[in-house]
Amino acid sequence: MKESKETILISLLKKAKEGDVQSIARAITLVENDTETAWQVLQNQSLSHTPIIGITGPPGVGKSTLTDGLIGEAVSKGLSVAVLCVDPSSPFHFGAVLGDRIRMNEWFTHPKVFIRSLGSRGALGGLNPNIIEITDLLKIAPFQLILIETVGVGQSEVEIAGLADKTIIVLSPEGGDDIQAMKSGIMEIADILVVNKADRPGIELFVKHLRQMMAPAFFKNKKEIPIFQTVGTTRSGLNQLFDACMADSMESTERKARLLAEKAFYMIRRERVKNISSETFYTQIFKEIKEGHFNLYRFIQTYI
Ligand SMILES: Nc1nc2c(ncn2[C@@H]2O[C@H](COP(=O)(O)OP(=O)(O)O)[C@@H](O)[C@H]2O)c(=O)[nH]1
Ligand SMILES: [Mg+2]
Repeated sequence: MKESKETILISLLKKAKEGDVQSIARAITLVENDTETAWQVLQNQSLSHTPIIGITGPPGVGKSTLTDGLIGEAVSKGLSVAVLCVDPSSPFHFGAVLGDRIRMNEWFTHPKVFIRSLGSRGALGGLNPNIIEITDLLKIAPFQLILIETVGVGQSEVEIAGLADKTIIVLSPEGGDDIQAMKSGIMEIADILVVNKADRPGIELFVKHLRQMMAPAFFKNKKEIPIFQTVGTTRSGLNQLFDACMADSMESTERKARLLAEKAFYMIRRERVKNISSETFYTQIFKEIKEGHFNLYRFIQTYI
């Protein structure tokens, strides 16, 4: 049983390597539900160095619009792009961005574009629990750019930072209150800051405020975090943003090891807790208390 699933995945990946999009899609579906097979097969695969760009930020700031624009930039330069979208409310799920069905349908059938939306399954931070493995599948296929859009609520910003080579945090002048709340997250994970909706009133003040707020910790790895202003709907500023995404990030071995350590920790933790939850504990503990023999230390022994 197990063996045949591995064989299936191996042969899907072989076709994926040659660019067969349907095989990529099927491989993702398989891996979404089967960590064990993924781990077995990925042990023997070599992964490309396709740049992964994470795009995150609060709902409604224009992440999908910018993602759409970045796809356009890539395609116009002849690059092939894979897009993962982990936002249950994203218009990508309806096969259209912003009601512009024609353009989005074009992406869905475009030979150089692969778009996949993933359910979040309520995992920590809203990312799909197997997103690391799924992203690595995309690295086996011959894409030249991988974009991952996630809605930035709480933890997911931190997680996507470990997943992407560069993380773009998108803000808009309409969400003035968000930036205070996101401040520490922004400084920790942003490689690039985008203030979208630059056509909206208050843009100058917002950017000024953002610069001031970031000032004391404006440097990440001794590098200034650039701020781009964009208008997603007209694609203004997209060209420069795309170039910044594709620029070599000169990743140090130190940072690489740090990120891989985070991934390893996440994956192992996920495996260890996969069949348990505080809810299952609760049920068991409630029963034992009623029976009058509960002891916390005996209880945890059965799980370690
Ligand atoms: N005025 C203005 N509206 C924009 C801009 N970019 C996106 N929008 C609109 O903002 C809304 C949310 O965009 P969307 O890309 O779905 O945001 P997401 O939730 O962050 O993915 C849509 O109605 C877009 O048309 C922009 O630069 N200016
Ligand atoms: Mg979206």
